[in-house]
Formats: sequence, C-alpha cells, structure tokens
Amino acid sequence: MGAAIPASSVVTTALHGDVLVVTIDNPPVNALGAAVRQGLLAAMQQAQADAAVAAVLLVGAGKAFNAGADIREFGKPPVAPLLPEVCRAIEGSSKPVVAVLHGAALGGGLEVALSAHYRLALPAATLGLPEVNLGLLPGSGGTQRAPRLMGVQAATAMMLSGQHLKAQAALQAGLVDKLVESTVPLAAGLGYVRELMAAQAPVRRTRDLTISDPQAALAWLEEQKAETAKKARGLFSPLKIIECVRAAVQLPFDDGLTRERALFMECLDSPQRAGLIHAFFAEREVVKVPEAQAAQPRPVASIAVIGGGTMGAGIAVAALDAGLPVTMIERDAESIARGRANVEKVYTALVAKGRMTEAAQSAVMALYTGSTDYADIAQVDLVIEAVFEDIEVKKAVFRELDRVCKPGAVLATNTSYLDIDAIAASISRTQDVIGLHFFSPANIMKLLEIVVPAKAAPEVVATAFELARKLKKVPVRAGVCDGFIGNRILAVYKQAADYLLEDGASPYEIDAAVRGFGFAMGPFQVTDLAGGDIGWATRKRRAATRDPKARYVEIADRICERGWFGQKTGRGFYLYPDGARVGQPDPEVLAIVDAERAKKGVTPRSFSADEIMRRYMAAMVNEGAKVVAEGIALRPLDVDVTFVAGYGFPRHRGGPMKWADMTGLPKVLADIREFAKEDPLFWQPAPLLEKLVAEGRNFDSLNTAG
Ligand code: T1G
Repeated sequence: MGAAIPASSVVTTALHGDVLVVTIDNPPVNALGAAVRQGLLAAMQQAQADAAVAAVLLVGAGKAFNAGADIREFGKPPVAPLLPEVCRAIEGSSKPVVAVLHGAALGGGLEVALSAHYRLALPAATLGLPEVNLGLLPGSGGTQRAPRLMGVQAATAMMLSGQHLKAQAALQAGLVDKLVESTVPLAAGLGYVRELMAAQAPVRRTRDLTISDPQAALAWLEEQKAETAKKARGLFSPLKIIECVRAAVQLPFDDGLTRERALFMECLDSPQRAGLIHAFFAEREVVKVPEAQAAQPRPVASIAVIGGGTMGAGIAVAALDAGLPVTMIERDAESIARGRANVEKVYTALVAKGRMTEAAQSAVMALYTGSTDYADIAQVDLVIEAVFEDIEVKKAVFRELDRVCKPGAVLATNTSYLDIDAIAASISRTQDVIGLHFFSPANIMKLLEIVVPAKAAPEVVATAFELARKLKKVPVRAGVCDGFIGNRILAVYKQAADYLLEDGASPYEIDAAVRGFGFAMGPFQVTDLAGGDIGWATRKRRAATRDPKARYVEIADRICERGWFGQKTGRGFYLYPDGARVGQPDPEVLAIVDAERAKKGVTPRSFSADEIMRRYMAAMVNEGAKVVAEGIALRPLDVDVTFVAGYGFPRHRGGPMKWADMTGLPKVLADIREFAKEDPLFWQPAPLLEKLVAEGRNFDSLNTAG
C-alpha cells in the first residue's frame, strides 16, 4: 500500500461491530472530487490494516449514492489518486466490500460500486454510465466490469444511450445482487453485510468474471459499430465505447483497463467534451436569475390556456403532462370543441402507438376542462394566452383576464414577437404580466423563453421559472425586443444565409454545410418545415421599418408568391413529391435564384462549406454578443442554452458563444471585419466582441460575472 493518506472530511469511517462503514458526504451529489478519492483510498487502507475490520460497507450521504466524477475537474490538471486507483483498491480488498445504492449511482459512482464485491439497491436507486452525454466514456473500469456483470449487449446499450436503470431493472440486469424495500441505506446495508458474512460469502471480484460467447459478442459489436457510426452524427465517444467493450471481450482484464484509459483520455481531450460539459452546466446555471433568487414563486396548482389552436393545445398538453389541471378558453362552442380535439389527439396518438394506456388517457383528460366563459378561470393561479398574433386581439384578452382573474394570478402571453411591455401596460395589474414563449410543438420542445417586461414583479418571474421546472422545460430569461433571444438572432443568421444564396451558394449547398456542422437541418429545410409563409409575414411586417440601405434578398419572396410554402404545400425550396418528408432539390428554385442574381447584377461565385459556416456562425455570434450587451440575454450561456434547447444547435459544440470561445474570438472578429468590406452595414462588429478581444477575454468570462 502507498503512504497513508489522511482521511478527508467528505469521507468518514465508522466501525459498526466488525463492519467499517465508509460514508461519502460531499453535497450535493457526492461527486468524486479529489478529496473524496483521497478519503476513499485512505478508508480502504484503514480497512486492510485494521484487524477489527471484517468487511466494508460503502454508503452515500444525502440523496445520491454518487453522481460520478466531479465534472468541474475536467480540463484541469489531474490530482492523485485517480479514480481507477481507488477502484483497484476497493476491488483488491482482501475483505468483502459492499456498496448500498439508495439514490443516483452514475458514472464513476457506479464504477465505484462495480468495484465492490456485492451491491445492494434500495427502491429509489438509479444506476447508469451516462458519460457519453458529456463526450466521455466510463473511464474507471465501467466498460470492463459492466459487460462482465450484465452481458455485452445490455452494457453497451446502457453506455451508448446514457440511460439510467431503476433498481428493479438493475437487479434483473445483474448490476446489483439484491433489492430491499428500505429508505435507510445504512441499516439496510449493514443487514446485507451481516447476511453475507453469516453465509461466509467470499471476496468476489467482477474482474474475475468472464464474458460468455466472445465470438458472438465480437460479431454483435461489429454490427453496433456500423450502426453507431450512422447514428452518432459526428459524436466522438460512442465509437470509443464500442472499442472499449471489444477490449473487454478480447483482452485480459488489466489490458482492457489500459485500453479503456487510453480511449478515455482521447475523449477527454476532444472539443466535444468541452462543449457537452459546458451545455451540462449551462442548463443548470440558466435558471439562476436575479428574480428567482430574490423572490419566492407564487403557488401554481391550476392554469388556464386561452386559445385552442396548435400552440394553445400544445401548451395545455405540456401542463396536463405535468399533472396540472387546465381550463381552456375559446370564443365559442365550435372553437372549444376543436381545442379539445387538438389536445385529445396527442393522447390518442400515444395510445395508438402503445405508449399510453386508455386509462391513462382518461385520467389525464379528466384534468382538462373546455369552456367559453371566462368566469370559469376566475380562480386559476396562472393564465397563458395563445391567441392570434395581433396586439389588439391580445390586449382584448388581457382586458378580460384583468376583469375576471383573482388577485395575484400570473398573466402570461405566448407571443413570439409582440411588445409585452405594451400588453402589460394595457391592464391594471401590469406587474403580473410575463411572456412565456413556447416553441412548437409546445408539449415536445424543451426551450421556454421567459420574457420579462420592465414592470414584472420578481415573484412573477420566479413563478414562471417554477412553472418551467414543473413542465420539465429548459427556461431562459429574455428581455423584451423583437424576437427576444432566439428569433432575433435567427433573423440575422438567416439573412447571412440569404446573402450567401444570392452571392452564389445554392440553398442545397448551404443546408448541407449547416448539417455538416452538426445541425439536424439547414435553414432552407427549416423554412420548408415551419412554412415559408411565416417568415414571409414577418418580412412584410418589418418592411415598413426596414433600413432602405440594408441589403434585401427577395428570393424567398419569389418562392412564397408562388404559394410554395414548403412541406405543407408540397414544395418550397425543395420538392416534396407525394408528401415526402425529405425534400428534393428543385430546378425551378435554382432558376428563380439565377433570375434574382441577374436582376441584382450579382455574378455568382462558389462557396466552400467552411466559408458558408464561417459566415453563418459569425452572424449568429455577432448578434448573440449584441443580445448579451443589451441585457436581452443575461449571459452568453443563456444564448447557448437557447440555441441548443430550441434551435437544433449541435449540443457537442456547447452553443454559439461556446463555439466562438473554442474557435477563438479574435478569429471570429477577424472574419466579421473581412466580411464587412463587402457589406459594412450588415457586418458591424458587436462592441462587446471587440471589447473582449481587446482585453484578451472570452464569452465564458461573462458567464460567471456576478
Ligand atoms: N460533478 C459535479 N457537479 C455535479 C455533478 C457531477 N458529476 N452532477 C451534478 N452536479 C451538480 C449540478 O451541477 C448541480 O449544481 C447540482 O449538482 C445538482 O444537480 C470517471 C468520467 C445526479 C441525476 O454524468 O445527471 O463519472 O446547480 O441540478 O436534477 O467514468 O446531476 O446546484 O450548483 O442535475 O437532482 C458522470 C451528472 C460524470 C451525472 C441529479 N456522471 N449529474 O440531478 O440535480 S463523468 C454524470 C446528473 C464520470 C467516470 C466519468 C444529475 C443527477 P448546482 P442537478 P438533479
């Protein structure tokens, strides 16, 4: 054994009879930071040296057993002992080691448990090796021990999906030996240790297990490799996981560990790890907004939705799915019948797919009430209007809400661009008005922009964030401007795409470049999916206030003038023969593009995918910097979360601002300055970007600013 390592405060030991109980107490989730690793190693040394110790019980304090490595340590110099050394000490113990899992046992936390000789689960335990979600792989023996315990296929599936297994499933999978109905991990764990000792259960090391039918396992892994390469869409670590499991099948255990470590280090060094870990923490930081930290949310036990169209029904379903009773208001019997049908059809489809029982459908619909009488919502805690996008129509609805709703009811609008300050000012309870901008389909899309008008009370903002948590949405605080955060930035990089289109790139080349960057779809595919008429209406709405000096590309208007709105009309930028979901290039569109170029006197030139993305991303980042500087977004990470959660931005790049940091702000600024030579009006560098570059800082330096 190495030099004795002092026990740490986050790991304590206590002798219960002849059982050494080792407790990890490192709130909030017992992450395996350096102090925990040191404490565990010291405890194992103590157990080996102390003749009074016959067995060891590992237990976690608080809600989790252990949520794995301390993710905040990645990217920093490693501190000994590394986790594999701790796991080796646990598994190498000459005395039986038992882990009792009462909560999350994830990543390195599960690897510690797999190094133990026996595992007991309590009903609330969840087990998983979700490192793939962070661009990593289980780097402390998980890829070698899990296949030995649960088989190659189940272990590989669990690691590639990052899924968490509940206790019963973990027992059936062979990850745990016993499941007891208890909520007291220490007592349950001691009981199990004593049961094992009475049975003279031996030290049983997972490393000594063999993998059955190695040839079949290798053949299956080969198939998985091909399938994963297709599905991974450029993600790095899934294929490395398969390589690790192959090593578990082919190599002696210690050689397998060595192979795993090498592949883990490759993942650790990949930019995808940096992007995915940024996304992980950003989604947790984004809810830390001043109002939610300064005020308590008002209770929300029931809500009303005004409007039963696509958005209203989607919002109603999102609330019903969260167990909230919903009263939907429409203007007449026919409309409310349609509204109910729009809600019901979501559940009918789930029942048809076998993903919901009819009983569950009835239960959830019992929470739904349709009405045409505002008096029926007098007592709800929160109202969300999702009526026609016209300021006067919305003001009329808010006047009714002001008249009918109980004092303190939160009054929200789902508008995607109208002036919420103006709506709030139109009623007496201005402080109770907030924007809840859902994204269609509202019951599926995770992003929820919480748009805060100037006079909103802090507890109203806090209530909106609490509602987002209940609805399992990813909330982002946004200030009031045209398009808030997401649509405002979208409008700008869409313009950059239109300029590329008119200057020589085809819509299909632009979409291909954007998909190659990691988006699921390019901008012209998105237009066809959402409906070209929506953007057309926005352009017409903005025409009166558009800067006459600003370059305006009319190609999309020409296409809309023909009624080519995209998938819903069978053609847009693409052709969708026989209702096909995947579009085909349309020669007539290319002819329109050529005609528009000629009309503008543009001599088309070719653009590489790299240059397409440099322009696309420079426009996105530059507007993002303006949105942050104006306080429309609190921090750059709020822009990142908006685009990862709501606009298909590839999660492994962390978001547009994280991408810019990893690319280097000086390079992004240099690109903008180069493009400005062609169009100084459009490519005006954001002052914040120039400031950060001048100071040698990056966007991330603003994320932690107070
Ligand atoms: N490291 C550091 N901080 C963590 C953490 C972790 N592993 N997990 C959670 N936190 C923080 C989180 O940022 C938040 O902080 C607080 O804990 C509560 O988290 C070697 C290399 C466990 C299911 O991927 O999935 O092990 O905002 O808001 O909703 O092979 O946290 O309060 O300041 O999410 O109840 C693998 C990641 C790591 C698990 C709890 N482990 N965590 O969910 O709370 S890599 C994971 C989660 C690894 C080894 C490899 C969830 C949770 P703050 P929360 P929750």
